Amino acid sequence: MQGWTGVFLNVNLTKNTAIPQQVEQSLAHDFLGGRGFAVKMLWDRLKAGTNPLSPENLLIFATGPLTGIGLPNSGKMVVASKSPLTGGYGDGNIGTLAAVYLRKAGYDAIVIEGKASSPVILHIKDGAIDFLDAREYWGKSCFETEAHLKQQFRHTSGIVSIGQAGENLVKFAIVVSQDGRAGGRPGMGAVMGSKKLKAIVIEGTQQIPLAYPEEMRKLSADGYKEVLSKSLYPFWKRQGTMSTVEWCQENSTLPTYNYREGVFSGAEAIGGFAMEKMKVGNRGCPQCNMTCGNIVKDSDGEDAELDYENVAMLGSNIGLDNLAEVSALNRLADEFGLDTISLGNVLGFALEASEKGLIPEKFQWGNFKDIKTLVSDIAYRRGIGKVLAEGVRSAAAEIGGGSCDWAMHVKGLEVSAYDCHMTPAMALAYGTSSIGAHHKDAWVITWEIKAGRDNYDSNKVDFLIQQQLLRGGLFEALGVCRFAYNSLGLGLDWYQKYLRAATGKEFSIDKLNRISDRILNLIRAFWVREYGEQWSRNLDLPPMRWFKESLKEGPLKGAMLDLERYAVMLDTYYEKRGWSHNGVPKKETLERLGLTEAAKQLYAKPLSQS
Ligand code: PTT
Ligand code: SF4
Repeated sequence: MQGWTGVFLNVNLTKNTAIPQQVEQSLAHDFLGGRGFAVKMLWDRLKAGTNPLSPENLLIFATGPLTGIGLPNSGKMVVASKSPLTGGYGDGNIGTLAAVYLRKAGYDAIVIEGKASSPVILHIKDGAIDFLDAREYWGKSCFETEAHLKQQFRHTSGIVSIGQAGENLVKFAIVVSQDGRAGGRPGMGAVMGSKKLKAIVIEGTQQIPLAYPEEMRKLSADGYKEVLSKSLYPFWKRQGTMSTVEWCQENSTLPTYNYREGVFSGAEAIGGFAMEKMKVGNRGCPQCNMTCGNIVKDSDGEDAELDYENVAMLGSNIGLDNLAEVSALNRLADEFGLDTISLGNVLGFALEASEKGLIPEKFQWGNFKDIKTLVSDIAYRRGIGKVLAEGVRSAAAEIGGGSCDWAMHVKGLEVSAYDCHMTPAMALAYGTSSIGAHHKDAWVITWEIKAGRDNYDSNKVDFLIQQQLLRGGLFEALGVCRFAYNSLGLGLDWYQKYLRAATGKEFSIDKLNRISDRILNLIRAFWVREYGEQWSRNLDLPPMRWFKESLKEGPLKGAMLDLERYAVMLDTYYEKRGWSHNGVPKKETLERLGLTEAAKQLYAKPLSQS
C-alpha cells in the first residue's frame, strides 16, 4: 500500500507480546490516519464501559500518511485513549522524532493494551521489540528520563515518556518528548502510567512507501521554500504563538482570575514582546522550518519553553505577571508531565476556592512560591493536590458551594486559554469539540470577533463546522502540524498534492471533508456509547460562569453569554451535523458515512433520537 506502511503494532504489556497487524486498504482510505485510526481502533476493540485506567484500555500512538516523509511540519502523531479525565474519547497531537521513526520502523500505529507487572520501557527497532526494565527510571521527570535514554540509545531514536504526574495517575497527565513537546491533554499520560509504561524508544531505518518518491522530494523542497516566503514568517519565528497574549488582551478574551475577566493588568509583562526580550532560542518538532517553541531562561536560570496557552493559563489566569516565574511553572509542568492548560485551570479554581473560603488552604492570586509548591502537590497527589489531580469537574463536585458554575470545563476537560463571555461561536466550539473544551478542533475566535461578537447567527455555525472538519478532522488525520496552514496561510492544495504523491490517489476537498465527517461522527458515537444513559445535550454547554457572571472590567464590562440564544445555536449545529435534538448522530447520518456497524450498535436498543 503506497503512502502507508500498512502495519499496526499490537503490544500487550501483560503478556509481553508485540504482534504486527496488516491494515486493510479500505481502513486507510476511509480513515486516513492519526485520529481516524485511533477512534476506529477504540470503537472496534474497546468494550463500552471500560475503566480508562484498567489494563483493558487501549493507548494508541497513530501517525498519518504524511508523517515522517520529510515534508514541512510532518513530525506529528496522535496519542489517544479512552480518557480518565472525561470518560469519553481523548487524544492529543505531539511533535516528536518518535513519530518519524515509528513510520521508518515500519508501522503506522502502535496499539498498547495490558499492564506491565513492574515499570517498563518499550523499545522498538524496526521489527525487533523489547520490553526493558524501567524500575530505575520510575520517579524521574520526563527530562531526566529522556536524557538518560538518549545516552543509551544514540541520537537516532525518538522517545516519548511520562513524568511523575503520569506515574501518579494525575487525570490530566500528558505525554512528553524532546523537553517540551507535549500531547494528550485528557490524561493520556495517566493511561500510560496505569500500564506502568515509562517510555517508548523508537528506532527505524526503513523507507516509507511512497507512490511518487521523486515528486515528493520536489514538493517537499518547494514546500519548505513556500513556508519561508510567507509574509508572516519573520514575525512567527520571533514570537510563535505568543503574540496571542496581546491580541487577547485587546479583545477582552485573555483568561484572567479563573476566567472571571478577559483583561489582565499584567498582560504586557507576560506578552510576546516581553518574551522577545528574554528569548534565547527556538525549539520545535522535527521536519519543521518554522519552529514555534520560544526558549527563555526561567526564574531558576533554566531553559523553559513558552507558547501562548501556557503563558495565559499559568500567568493571567492565576494572576501571575512575572514571565520568568510563569516560565518556571511551565518547565515544572513539562518535567512532571502535567498538561499546562488543565493545570492553569485547576490552580485558578483552587485560588478562587481559597478566596471564597471553600477550602481551608490559604492561597493568593499570583503568589509564585505557594503556587509552585501546589504544582508539586498535584503531581504527587499530596493534600489538596489530591483533590485537584482529578480535574476541576471532580474537584467542584467534592468541595461544593456552587463551585461547579466556575469549574471551567466541558465534559470534564478544562477550557483552553480563550475567555468566551462575549464569543458565542467560540463557546460552541468548546461545547462541541471532540475531546472536551479544547481549541484544537475549531479556533473560530479571531474570525468571530471580525464577524460581530454579539450575534448567534447560523453563518457562525457554518464556519464552525467547516473549521471542525478541517482542523479536527483533516489535520488530525494527516499527521502534520496545522500551523503552516492556519497561521502562515499555506494553501490546502499543498496537502492535496502531498497526499497524491504519497498515496498515488486524488483527494478532492469533498472527499477529505467526508473522511473528516466520518471521523468526527465516530468520535461522537464513542462518547454516546460510553456515557449511555448519562448522555445529554447539557454536556455540550460551556461553563455556567459565562452565562451567569458578566465581565466586571475592560471595554466589554457587563458582557456575558445568553443561554437561550446558545441553545438555539446548538439546535442549528445539531441539525447541520445530522444529529438529534440530544446531540446524537442519527442512524441515517452514520449510515450515509459508511459507519453501518456504529449505527447498528448505537441503535441496537431503541435510542431516543429526540
Ligand atoms: C495541546 C495543548 C497546547 S495547544 C499547548 S500550547 W498550543 C499546551 N502545551 C503544553 C506544553 O508545552 N507543555 C505541557 N506540559 N503541557 C502543554 N499543554 C498544552 O497542550 C504543540 C503545537 C501547538 S502549541 C499547537 S496549538 C498546535 N496544535 C496542533 C494540533 O492540535 N494538531 C495539529 N495537527 N497540529 C498542531 N500544531 C500545533 O502544535 P495536545 P506539540 Mg500538543 C510546552 O498536545 O493534547 O494536542 O494539546 O504538541 O508537539 O507540543 O506542539 O498554543
Ligand atoms: Fe511543531 Fe511549531 Fe513547527 Fe508546528 S510550527 S511543527 S508545532 S515547531
